[in-house]
Amino acid sequence: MTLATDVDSLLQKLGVPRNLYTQGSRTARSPLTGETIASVQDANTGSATEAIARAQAAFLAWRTVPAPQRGELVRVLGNELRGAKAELGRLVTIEAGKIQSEGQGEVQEMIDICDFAVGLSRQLYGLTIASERPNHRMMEQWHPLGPVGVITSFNFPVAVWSWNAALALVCGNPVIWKPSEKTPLTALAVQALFERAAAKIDGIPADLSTLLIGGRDIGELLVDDPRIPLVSATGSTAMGRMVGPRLAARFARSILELGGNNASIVCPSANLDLAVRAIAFAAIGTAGQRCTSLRRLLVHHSVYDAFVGRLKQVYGSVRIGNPLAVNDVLVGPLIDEMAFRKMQKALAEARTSGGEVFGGARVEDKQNPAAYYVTPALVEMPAQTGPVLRETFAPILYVMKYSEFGEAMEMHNSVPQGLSSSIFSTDMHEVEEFLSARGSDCGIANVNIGPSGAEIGGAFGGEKETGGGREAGSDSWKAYMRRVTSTINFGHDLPLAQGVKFDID
Ligand code: UN1
Repeated sequence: MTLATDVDSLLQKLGVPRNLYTQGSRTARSPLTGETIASVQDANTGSATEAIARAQAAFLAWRTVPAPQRGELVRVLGNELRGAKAELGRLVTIEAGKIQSEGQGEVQEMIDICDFAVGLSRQLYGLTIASERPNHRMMEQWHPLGPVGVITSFNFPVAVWSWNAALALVCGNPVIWKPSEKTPLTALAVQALFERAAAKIDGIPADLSTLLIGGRDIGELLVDDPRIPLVSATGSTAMGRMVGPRLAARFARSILELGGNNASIVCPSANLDLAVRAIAFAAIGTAGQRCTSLRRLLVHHSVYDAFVGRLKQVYGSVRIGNPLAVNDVLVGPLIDEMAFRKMQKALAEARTSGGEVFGGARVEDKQNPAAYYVTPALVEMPAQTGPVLRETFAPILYVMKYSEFGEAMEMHNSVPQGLSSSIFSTDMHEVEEFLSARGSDCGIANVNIGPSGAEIGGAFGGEKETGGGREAGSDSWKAYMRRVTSTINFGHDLPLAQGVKFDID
């Protein structure tokens, strides 16, 4: 069976009409082999503008549906995803190149956020607040905001949509989704599953979820349209630099999930067996193409040689290849040739800066010259310079030595990005220092696990050039609603706050 036939049968099972993936001018390809697997139709400016109007109409209906009833839609969506996990997970593997357990795991992450959002639909709590005035009461309510624009990246082609969509929907907002140009098929599949869920419940307004496949112009349209009060955008810092100011210029909200440059610190007291496994998953897993992937490793000099030696063994023996063709593969392909070129450029720069590179070469697949497999690269760096300061979306781990804990902390925070981080230590002073106000400056700071693979229950996102947005769990839902503060006078007098007197006769 060719990959295109495999894709066709998956999309059929997932309920995607065939004309949506056979008749367009945009080709979809699989990084597993580099071959074309389908062709899809782009939205144009006209059709996208009309779609936004329909989403606006859906908002007017959806915002008054009781939140627990909105949660019911998300519950059914979660069940659709449960039923389709095998197929959708396989499609993620084919379109994004993830190994099979990670493809399935991505769908599990969608199911998890749906469950979370269903519970949340009965917990959109506002406070009641003590008033300083007699016979007065203060309270706040959280109301729906409006259609939410969601721009996602290839590396989590469906989970990031679900973090946004599940919350937005229970909060009373439709979603309009522009997926990565590299992963339109998984987006079509998710849209079909959403429509299947919506059709199972009476009275769901049309157009609660809209998919707009297209290029940058479609993203810009979402960013600039005054009917969209919030855009959640995941991608590079360069993309965020365009999107953020444009949203701010029209006073729209943004949730920006941009580049990471995540580090782990390995301390002398660390459990090194555990640390090797954690670091291998974080740095090599997903072929280094998570925004949470481990990119910098700071190792205490007393354990450096032994630890880096063990890591090199792992790097030299890890199984690389097409996860649908070879058993026990841990590293799939890079997304495309451009990713490979950027990786090689970063490695060349690292060498120029005095780095010693272990691994990082292309693993040719003779039958599939347009597929880009690489061995993961471990680079021993004399200092934190050059390419170490930026995010390269590839399996490159820069390893550096430290002597004093303070020095490690200083290096840790001396990059422009601030997404995720971790420490391997059993010394509570170091651990608590790392988690303290003068410790890690990232949105995520872990202990004795790597920086990647977060659960949905926590708020996800980071600081500095990572953009400051928070998605998924905790109280991230508040970004999708507007807060109304009300003061209610149930007396017959009109005392003013702050002791102000304003007596008229
Ligand atoms: C991303 O790479 O854009 O924490 C998201 C993780 C995943 C999400 C990553 N749960 O690695």
